[in-house]
Amino acid sequence: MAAVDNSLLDAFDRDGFVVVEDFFDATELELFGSIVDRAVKDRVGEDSRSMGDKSLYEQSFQQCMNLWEDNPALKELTFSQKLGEVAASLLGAKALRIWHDQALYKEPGGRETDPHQDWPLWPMGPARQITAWIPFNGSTLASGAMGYSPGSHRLGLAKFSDITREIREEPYPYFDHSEIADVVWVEAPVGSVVFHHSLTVHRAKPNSSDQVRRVYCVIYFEDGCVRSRPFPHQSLDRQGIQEGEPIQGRVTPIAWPRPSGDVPESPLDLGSPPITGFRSQ
Ligand SMILES: O=C(O)CCC(=O)C(=O)O
Repeated sequence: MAAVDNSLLDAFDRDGFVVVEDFFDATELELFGSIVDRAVKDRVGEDSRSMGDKSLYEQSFQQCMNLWEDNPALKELTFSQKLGEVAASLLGAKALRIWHDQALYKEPGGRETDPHQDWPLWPMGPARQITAWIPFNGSTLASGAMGYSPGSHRLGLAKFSDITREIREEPYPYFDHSEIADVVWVEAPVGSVVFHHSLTVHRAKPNSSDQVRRVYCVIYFEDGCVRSRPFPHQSLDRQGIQEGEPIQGRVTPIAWPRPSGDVPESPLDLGSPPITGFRSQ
């Protein structure tokens, strides 16, 4: 399973994030980027609200989840064996399932992404998840680069920072600097993928450029994780998975390893459609 060299494995283990450069070539970025552009337009293109009319969370990015389900051409990316193999190597997992994919398009003028850990937002355990963050144009400090607190995934913190402000009503707890390392801002070169652990504290800069920061994410979890908490999540509730039950099924199929060219059937016929993202009322 040695898809990545030891220095990257060591860096991920130590820091909880790593940049893998030269992962996608220009043809792949053009192809997948144009598919995601169209998919985002289909989902939210008619949302004509001004930035000020959106919730604070929506001001951070246009979020469109589970895009592989209604965009068959995206399965090649979401279930890319090259991507899944690197994610599995970094996490040290024998098999990965998909939690969900998503576009995170930070528009010009989009606000920062607030600091958070992913795992507390996801009702599953143990904390064995990894995100592949794919910026189709790379990322810069001006366009909304990600920032990570190195080593925060090893501190045993699990702060429920409801950046969506939908799951709980009280203000989410900001991380205090005495408990985590200072943020390291990462400008990702074109063609790179940034991987982070679900316990790594991360955030992103506002987009002060005049271009959309076009990012696509694939979020994986280790096969064998179970539903560990009762609060709602579409990846579980659509499949009727109860607390304590293993997370399996057509919404969360095995992402890696799969036989070459084999991609899962879309679960859209399950009746409950995927949600596009979080929208405040
Ligand atoms: O892209 C962003 O602004 C935030 C991404 C993020 O929080 C994540 O991928 O977990």
